[in-house]
Amino acid sequence: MYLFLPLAFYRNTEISNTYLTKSSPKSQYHIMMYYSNTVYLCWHYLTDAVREGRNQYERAFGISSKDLFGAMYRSEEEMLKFLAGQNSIWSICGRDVLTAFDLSPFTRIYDLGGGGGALAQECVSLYPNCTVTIYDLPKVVQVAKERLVPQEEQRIAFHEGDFFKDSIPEADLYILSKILHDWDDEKCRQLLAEVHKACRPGGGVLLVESLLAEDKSGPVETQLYSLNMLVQTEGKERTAAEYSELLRAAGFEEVQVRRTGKLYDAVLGRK
Ligand code: ASE
Repeated sequence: MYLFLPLAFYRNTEISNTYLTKSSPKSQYHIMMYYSNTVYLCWHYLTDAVREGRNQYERAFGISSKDLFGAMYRSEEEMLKFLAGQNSIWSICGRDVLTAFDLSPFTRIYDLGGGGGALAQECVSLYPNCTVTIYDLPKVVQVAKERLVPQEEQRIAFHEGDFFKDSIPEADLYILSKILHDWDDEKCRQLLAEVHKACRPGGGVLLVESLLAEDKSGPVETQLYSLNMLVQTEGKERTAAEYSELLRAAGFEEVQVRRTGKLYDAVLGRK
């Protein structure tokens, strides 16, 4: 009899029904799984990460991290877990970051490192006149095409490439969502300079990132994300002034910042 009692005492709360069940439209299941099965293993070596100032793939997984996304995508399964995880956040704040600025003047949009495509999907649904091209590594594009982006979505296209090595096509707007936080200042400058070269005059770049306060005293979520970038990537979270400076150095002279009040914010640089 007592075996059945727990069924009477435990049930999902409204919040867990919304965010933790797999089938909910706002499900955060995939990112939670990624945190518990991958991210948390790197956090075991937080002390080493702080001492050395670098990520902990070698200790956590016994693999080299010379090629960051080679390490992050060490198996197809890891790649899928990461892409599905990254997709899940846009059901909560995709609309906020894409409406922080009126993006309707931009029709040809490239989502550089667009991954699983959830932000691209949100973008085409918010802006009926745009097309969004997801530019990402070939193996990411293949999975996104086959398993993550609905085939009938006519306004999403794909481009296979490595934005550090291959050319970036001309467009009106480049979205870099959670890209710069993966890299050090030098790599960010290099990437933004290439984006600036490719960008149509009058076009722009939209950075979607979690912004630190100018004195870096908060928000605590963003500080934790920054530690996560330390244990897992080559980057960190930055302040609005730091992103503005990176954009200006690349030639984007007019820079505007919009905080959404949610986890991710938007910074627009115009050429
Ligand atoms: C990245 C984003 C993430 C690289 C590694 C990551 C996330 C977890 N690990 O670009 C999702 C966002 N979470 C954080 C901590 O930024």
